[in-house]
Amino acid sequence: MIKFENLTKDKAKKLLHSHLPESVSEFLEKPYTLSEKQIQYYQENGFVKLESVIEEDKLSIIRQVIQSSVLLRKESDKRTLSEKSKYEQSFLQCGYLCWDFPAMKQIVHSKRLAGIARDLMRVDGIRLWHDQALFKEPNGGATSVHQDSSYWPIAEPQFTTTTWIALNNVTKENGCLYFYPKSHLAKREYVDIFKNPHQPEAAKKYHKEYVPLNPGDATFHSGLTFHGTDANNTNKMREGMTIIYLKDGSTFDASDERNTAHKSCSGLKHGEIIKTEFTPLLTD
Ligand SMILES: O=C(O)CCC(=O)C(=O)O
Repeated sequence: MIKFENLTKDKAKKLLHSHLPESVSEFLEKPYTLSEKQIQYYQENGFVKLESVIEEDKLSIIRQVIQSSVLLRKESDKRTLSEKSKYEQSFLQCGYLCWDFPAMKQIVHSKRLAGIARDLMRVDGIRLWHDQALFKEPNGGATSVHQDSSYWPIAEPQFTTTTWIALNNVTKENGCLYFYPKSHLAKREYVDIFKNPHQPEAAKKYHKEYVPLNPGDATFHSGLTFHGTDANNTNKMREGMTIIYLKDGSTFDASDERNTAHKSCSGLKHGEIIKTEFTPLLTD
């Protein structure tokens, strides 16, 4: 059973259904200024690390709201780690949180975060693809190497990006992300991380770079970049929040049946612009 310090189920419900404090909502709308060097780094390597995307004095409430959503989603799951599938052992995965909880909507729909995605990809407008909290349990397993976009029915994978925000200290020991720099330019290769992962051939010629994060730091990685994590070899939860973005105007690709059931594109036909109730425009 999962537990977080100073968090009861009642408190979690209350937090998730309240507005964030004014100073935090204002902060989430405030632009984060990227240097040309950071944008260039993202373009060349397929990922970038950014410091203090969430500033220290805003993080504790944001972290508690995200913990609350994980608590409510997972409280009825009484299984121990060893009773879970190998995929489930790699993280507690809680998605589409912004549609269930008003406070999560304020975080996930943040213009500050979406603006970073827009500037890194050098596009005009950004839509939400989906959100997921990814909490690696104490002694939780590794996340197999993969490219995110191979699970998404999006015809323009080069214009997708994920932000992975550290809510606590994220290190090599507890399962920080590693990336294969420049592998966004490699061939695409589907890895079945859910049931039968393999080490992708396409990533083999690239070297691995671990990216530890302090609380409030974040990475952004392209949907084409190969990445993974090691296991959580500590007795504390590794807490990460992800938000996935796509370029406004991206289109639905129904050619791979494994991906078409994705909730974000329900009702679309092959080739149509992705513009659904779950993919709002997040930038002005
Ligand atoms: O958090 C993890 O362990 C893996 C995250 C990941 O693969 C992703 O955000 O794309």
